[in-house]
Amino acid sequence: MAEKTILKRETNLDFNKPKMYKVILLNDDYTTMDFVVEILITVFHKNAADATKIMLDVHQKGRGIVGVYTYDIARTKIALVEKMATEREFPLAAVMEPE
Ligand code: NFA
Repeated sequence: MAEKTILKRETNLDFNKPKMYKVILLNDDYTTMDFVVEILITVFHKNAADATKIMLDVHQKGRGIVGVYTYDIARTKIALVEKMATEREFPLAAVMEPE
């Protein structure tokens, strides 16, 4: 609608709203529950109780959203998960999807 486009431009709505991306943690059979909780606390800044809940949810459902971030921050967190998991020889992985 033309009116909406004008309103959007005049109020700068797009400028104020960057695209956001969900970071999704994937379950696997090998990564320890303790390591997943550690990742959720250190990389995604969850408290111990929330980290445990999210870990169990991913374990049961196969995947779960762990946060919503701008593109660069989502990519950085996914890369950090991969680096920390590789160092410990765990297959833990995270992916991102547009919100
Ligand atoms: N499924 C893993 C286990 O049973 C735990 C896990 C949870 C792994 C969440 C990855 C993500 N040890």
